[in-house]
Amino acid sequence: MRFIDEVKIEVRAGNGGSGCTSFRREKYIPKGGPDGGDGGRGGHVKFIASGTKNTLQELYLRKRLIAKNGQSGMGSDCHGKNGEDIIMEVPIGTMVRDEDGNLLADLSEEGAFYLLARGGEGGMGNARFATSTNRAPRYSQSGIEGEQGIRQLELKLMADVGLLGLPNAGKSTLLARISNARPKIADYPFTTIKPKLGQVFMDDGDGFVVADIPGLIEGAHEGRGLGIRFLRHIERTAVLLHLVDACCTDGKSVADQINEIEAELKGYGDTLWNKPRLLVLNKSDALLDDEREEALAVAREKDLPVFIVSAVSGEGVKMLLHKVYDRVLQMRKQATQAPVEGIS
Ligand SMILES: Nc1nc2c(ncn2[C@@H]2O[C@H](COP(=O)(O)OP(=O)(O)OP(=O)(O)O)[C@@H](O)[C@H]2O)c(=O)[nH]1
Ligand SMILES: [Mg+2]
Repeated sequence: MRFIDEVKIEVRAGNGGSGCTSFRREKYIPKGGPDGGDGGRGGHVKFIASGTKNTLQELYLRKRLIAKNGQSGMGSDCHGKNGEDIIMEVPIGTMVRDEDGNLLADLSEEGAFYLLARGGEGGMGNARFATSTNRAPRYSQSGIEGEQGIRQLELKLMADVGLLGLPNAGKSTLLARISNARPKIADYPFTTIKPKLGQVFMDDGDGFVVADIPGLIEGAHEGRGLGIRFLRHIERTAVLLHLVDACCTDGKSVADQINEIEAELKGYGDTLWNKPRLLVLNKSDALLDDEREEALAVAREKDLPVFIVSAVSGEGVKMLLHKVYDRVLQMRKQATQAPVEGIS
């Protein structure tokens, strides 16, 4: 399954069926009253957010969501059938925008619902128009047109914590150690080619979600490597873990590894640059004591909290997780206290 996080689609709800003009015909009753039924409603097009989906691929392939029209009304007071609704499951974190980019909905919770295009109401049949002065109305309404338009969809994964670093820093190894995710791990760059989420369970029975994204390289914001387009998936996190290969396996110093990622974060914009970030020196198992001290000294020159861990042996990981969890809880608390903003 391909990871698709941007799609433009056409949506068209069904038109309402027309009402019917008809008169009762029964034996021995020469002038039956009006009995034309109403037209059915056109089908709606709706989205529902579901944790079982993690890509917009289905929509990418379909491109168009066109719901059925309502049936016309019939004689004998028979109403037309409503057009069938289209209800699409989309990943949690799907954002819907109009053609001009205005945000219409952010489906950030399981089960969140959004009506993209409302089906047109059916027209009323002539039976509805009978009054004491006009017992035989000869008119009925036509149905209303369904809503339609172009919608831009964007997926921004929902995670509490984002992993970030150069290729081979050990992001996926750390994700595999701390969470239920089983990402691919290898000693070549760009092993991870699409974002992956993992759930971390803490002792309190609760926990948090971590997102692993493909490694960044210098010039990523100009499109080098896999570029920075995956950074959007850590935009909604509470805290970033910036992983650094403290062994400098790929020949890059600790300072360079930090500076390169910082330049890309800055290039991406304030949303990520201003986010709380922890520096995590990884691969401590392969370091001699003085190398360890040197790596720590370099990292501490930055005005950020510094941790040293081994994603392979697990050294330091527990402490890191507690610190991260504290941050996540703190941010959640702030979020619930903050004035409610956004779309109802
Ligand atoms: N010695 C040691 N090796 C590690 C550690 N963590 C990761 N590695 C190794 O580093 C290499 C890269 O690990 P990955 O987890 O795939 O790195 P990544 O940051 O996800 O890389 P990309 O997906 O390519 O961006 C693998 O060979 C891992 O076994 C560690 O704590 N100690
Ligand atoms: Mg990886």
